[in-house]
Amino acid sequence: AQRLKGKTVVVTGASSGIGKSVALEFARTQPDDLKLIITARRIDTLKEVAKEINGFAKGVKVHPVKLDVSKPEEIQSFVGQLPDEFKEVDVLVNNAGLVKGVAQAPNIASEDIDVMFSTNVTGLINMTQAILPIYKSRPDGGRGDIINIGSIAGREPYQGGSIYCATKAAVRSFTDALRKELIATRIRVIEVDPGQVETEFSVVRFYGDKEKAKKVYEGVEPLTGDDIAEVVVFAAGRRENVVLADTLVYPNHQAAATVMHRKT
Ligand code: NDP
Ligand code: 8X3
Repeated sequence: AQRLKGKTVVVTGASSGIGKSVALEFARTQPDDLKLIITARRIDTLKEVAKEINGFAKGVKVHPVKLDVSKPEEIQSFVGQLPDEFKEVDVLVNNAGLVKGVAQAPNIASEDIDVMFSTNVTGLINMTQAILPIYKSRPDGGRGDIINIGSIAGREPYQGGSIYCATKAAVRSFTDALRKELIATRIRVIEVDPGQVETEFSVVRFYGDKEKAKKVYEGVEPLTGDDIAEVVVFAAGRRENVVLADTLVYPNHQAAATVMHRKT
């Protein structure tokens, strides 16, 4: 916890699920001295998250920012518009992401393909490129953490998830290459790949159909956003020489993207 003292952390997609949990977990771990920049499209929800954090972590300064990572121009102005006291970012958690539908080729809607790639892939890359110059201005070639939320889906493609899986495989490739590109710096590039986590993920996948979303978790005990948040904050809190490069996290009933034990 002491290692996170005074740090400035950016979390994308902090209005729900894993991202919200990550913001709360950073605040719980370092309640006395931390700066949190929480971003997503739903600014009202972010303001609620900020209020919740301020309720228990008096030393955490929270700055909510409306930011659609699929819009390159919004990312371009994001860093420049940060208040001075939030400008020295130490940790970027690239969490914003989504899945749309379970359609299989050739029936995948082109708008779904576009939104998944522009959010999960281009958005994550653009955020990384926006923050890296801050890191690279520091001694020894640069300092700071980039923590990317991948998925088991990026390691093991499955039917009805071809596009989503392709986006997460792209995250994995980008992350791995970036770690190599930054080898002469002290910048840490970290990937956390969750298995099944119950969040708004499936509600978004089924275009708001909560009944269909609920069925995904029937007979199983998925991870919570907090489970993943603990891993993310643990990674950020390691000694600077320790890089938790690549972590796959399953709930107990899961052993692959499509291997689950379901109680009926
Ligand atoms: P949620 O739907 O609960 O949260 C997704 C978050 O991403 C929301 O805060 C949403 O905020 C934000 N988001 C979506 N699109 C954009 C955008 N264009 N710009 C900015 N923010 C955006 O799902 P999860 O918490 O489950 O998902 C978080 C990450 O975890 C994703 O990358 C997902 O792929 C990954 N993941 C999830 C797993 C799961 O089983 N749930 C498993 C493995 C990985 P808003 O709508 O306000 O913009
Ligand atoms: C979410 C995990 O396998 O349900 O990234 O797509 S999966």
